[in-house]
Amino acid sequence: MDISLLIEKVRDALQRARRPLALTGAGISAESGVPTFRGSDGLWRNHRPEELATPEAFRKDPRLVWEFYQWRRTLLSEVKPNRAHYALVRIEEKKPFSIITQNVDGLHSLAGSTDVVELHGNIWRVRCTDCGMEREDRTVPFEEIPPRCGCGGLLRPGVVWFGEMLPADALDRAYELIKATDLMLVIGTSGVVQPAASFATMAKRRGAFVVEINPELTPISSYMDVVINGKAGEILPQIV
Ligand code: BV8
Ligand code: ZN
Repeated sequence: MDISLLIEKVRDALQRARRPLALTGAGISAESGVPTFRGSDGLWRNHRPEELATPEAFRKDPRLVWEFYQWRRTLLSEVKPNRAHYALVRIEEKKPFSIITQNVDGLHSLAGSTDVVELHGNIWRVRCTDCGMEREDRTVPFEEIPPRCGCGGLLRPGVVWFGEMLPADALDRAYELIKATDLMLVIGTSGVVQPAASFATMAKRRGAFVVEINPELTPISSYMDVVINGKAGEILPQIV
């Protein structure tokens, strides 16, 4: 079916939906100029994120891991939300709408979305590995890395690394939203990272209408009711 008919179908489903929900990944921020994880632009100094976004990497070389995050924070401090983020804000102006995001860039909130579940934390938060103090810190760049807490302990980025549990409150809220939704938009995720990658099939099993928006096919595409192979910044404004 051609894309305009698919968009029409999803627009109608969104109009009828009582409790729409979006699950977003790095792809929704791609048109803001933020490199995705697994795209060709996903490498930093020939390291893959999976090698650096881990507690082991941080224990071994906190300075290298912080150089990676300092590079991302510096890049993110100059980017703006794009038309895809703003399209999602327009949905919540019409009816109750929540976003479960895997992204740590904070762009949904910056665009004006008010109900955002940050599954993997937020790159603008830091946490002390000694006293557990956690706060927002937008310093770019840090004087010295790794940055230290007032107590002298090492600060770490307030994100969830591979092999780490997701914040319990975020996960609980995500499951609650998945149970309640009748329409889930899955936008810009490669459907690789667990547990987020299972959320679309969970919603589908509970009877929700599930839509994927992604230029590429993914391991979850075959479970979807509708797959629109296009860029979020081009497709979402046509749906909303
Ligand atoms: C957990 C924060 C329980 C950090 C991230 C083996 C060993 C160890 C662990 C595992 C293992 N096998 C499985 C696991 C579990 C692991 C996992 O899933 N690994 C994967 C790699 C196989 N998961 C975990 O460890 C999670 N914790 O399971 O806890 C547990 C505890 C202990 C032991 C076992 C289990 C924690 C996962 C969280 C990791 N943290 N981020 C940081 O950002 O620095 S994940 C990281 O990947 C980002 O959050 C990112 O959002 C996320 C997912 O990637 P995507 O968002 O999908 O981005 P990606 O680049 O992959 O894809 C972009 C998509 O966009 C593409 O499809 C592209 O086509 C599309 N696109 C491009 N342009 C556009 C577009 N779409 C629309 N418009 C466009 N313009
Ligand atoms: Zn401390």
